[in-house]
Parts: sequence; structure tokens; C-alpha cells
Amino acid sequence: MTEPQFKSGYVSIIGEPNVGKSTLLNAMLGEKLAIVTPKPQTTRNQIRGIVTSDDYQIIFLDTPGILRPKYQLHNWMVKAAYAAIQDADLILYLIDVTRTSPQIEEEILNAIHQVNQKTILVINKIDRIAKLNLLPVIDNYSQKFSFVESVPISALNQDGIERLKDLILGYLPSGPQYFPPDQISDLPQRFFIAETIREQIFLQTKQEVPYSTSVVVEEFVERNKKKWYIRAVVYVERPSQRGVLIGKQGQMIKRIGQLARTDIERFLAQSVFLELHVLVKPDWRKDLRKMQDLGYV
Ligand SMILES: Nc1nc2c(ncn2[C@@H]2O[C@H](COP(=O)(O)OP(=O)(O)OP(=O)(O)O)[C@@H](O)[C@H]2O)c(=O)[nH]1
Ligand SMILES: [Mg+2]
Repeated sequence: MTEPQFKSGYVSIIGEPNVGKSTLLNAMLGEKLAIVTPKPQTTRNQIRGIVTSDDYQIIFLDTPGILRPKYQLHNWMVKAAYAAIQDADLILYLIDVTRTSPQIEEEILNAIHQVNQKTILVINKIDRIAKLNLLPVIDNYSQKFSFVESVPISALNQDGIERLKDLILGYLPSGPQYFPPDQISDLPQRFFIAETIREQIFLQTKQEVPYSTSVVVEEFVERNKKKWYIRAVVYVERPSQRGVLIGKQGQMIKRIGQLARTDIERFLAQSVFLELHVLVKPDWRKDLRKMQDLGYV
């Protein structure tokens, strides 16, 4: 008997904002890697999450939601998302079963069509509809595009995740183990620290404020055996947003700092001292040079 061959490959998750891409990535990893918030446009970068077993290694790529760009930042995000499907071995087109935007959907499906790669339709948030209503959705999509599979899931409730993983494995080519088995991402810890701070900003602030922020970790050092020292700068676009983010007597930024610190400590399994500063970088979302300074390269 011959040993079954090791399988590996890149699986890109693409879809509109807020459909649950990052939630799905985390569910696949069984661990929180990507930040998740109720607000659309939470994710701004490609985020790789690696799942390894004795027989396979799946490298998932979480991506920013596809939207109609209003800022340079949006252009950058959309480009990052579409770049992720270029070299994918398999694409997961994720939809929120309760709402879609037909125009954006058409654009995404055209892009997938162009890269001509196998695509699974993943229908998310099925916990929010009656089972009865699922069949017409699957029917409708099978007429729009030739998906290799259609899978209903609830990423939030981890429902259908194992079945989806099994289906993915069926389409994965034989290949090497690209990353060590215990590695779950290839992004630096600084990235996840900045994301954790941004997640709290998204959860604690409203309207334009969260969208106008970007976080840069300026220092991340072991101060003594017991504690790591992190200094991060939150950039906003206007002085008024700085005021909101700092809050009355610094209450808002203090809260954000406390909540983010707890999450960072869990993530690093380390005690942490977190210092946050808020600075204005006027209209950075419209300016590619300023975006580069902030790490959008
Ligand atoms: N009811 C329900 N909510 C879900 C499910 N999956 C995700 N959500 C929620 O949907 C919201 C958006 O989830 P995200 O994972 O951040 O969505 P995303 O597609 O990564 O969003 P962007 O990064 O903004 O493009 C969050 O409030 C999630 O808790 C699901 O299966 N059921
Ligand atoms: Mg996301």
C-alpha cells in the first residue's frame, strides 16, 4: 500500500465587507488570529492563517472586503484582496446569506472568473435564516457561476466548518509543508498588536473615527523578565477625531488601552505595559505617501 501524499495549498477567502471572512479564518484555525468587529471594513490587509496536520497544510488568506473605493486606502485594500486570488489553489467566495450587494457581487465574480480558479461558494450566517430558505439561495447562485461546491455554514457557531475543511482538502494539490507545523501565521507580532488596538478602536468608537485611524507599534521590547513594553501611536486624520479618541479626561483612550492590553497579554501569554499616543496625520487615507509611512506598502 502506498502512503497517501501530503497535501498543501493556498486558499483565499474573498467577499464583501462584513460577511464573516475573518470569523471563518479564526474558526478554521481554532484560534483568534484576525480581528472581528460588527463594522464593515475591519480587515485592511491580507492575513495568512496556517492550518497543519499530519496529512496536510492549508494556508488560508483572509482579505479586506471588496467595496466601491472612496479613498486611496480603499484602493489599496481592494488591490490586496484581489491579489490574494491570483495565486490561490482554491478560492472561497463567502457571502452573508442575509444580504448582498448585487453590483459588488458581480464585480467579484468577474474577477474570480478571470483568474479561472476553482471556487467554493460558502454561504455564511445560516443561523440567521430558516433552513427552508437556503435551497433557493443555492439554486440562484448555481445559475450565476459554476462553483465547484456550495456549502452553508455559520462561522460564528462553528457550524459546517469541518465539512468545509473536508471539501477544501478534496481540491488541495499534493505539495510540501511550506511552514513549520506549529506556525499559525507569517505576520510579525507587531502586526497583531496593532490590529488588537485597532479592534478596540472599532468596538469603542463610532462613525468616521474608527475608519480614520491607523495604528503603528513604535516600540516592542522586553523591559524586564516580567513585562513587555509596547508603545503604539494611533494616527487620525483630523484634530477633532483626536479629541474624540482621547475622550473627556482621556477616558476613551484609557479604556481602549486597557481592553487592548488584556487581549495582547492573552495573545502573547505575557504581562504587558501598553502606552498609547494619538497623533494627527491629515487626510492620510487619501495620500499614498502617508499611507506608506503608516505601513501600507
Ligand atoms: N449571525 C452571524 N454572525 C456572524 C457570522 N459570522 C460572522 N458574523 C458576524 O459578522 C460580523 C463581521 O464579521 P467579520 O468576520 O469581521 O467579517 P469580515 O468579512 O471579515 O469583515 P471585513 O473585514 O470588514 O471585510 C461580526 O459581527 C461577526 O460576529 C455567522 O455565521 N452568523
Ligand atoms: Mg475581516
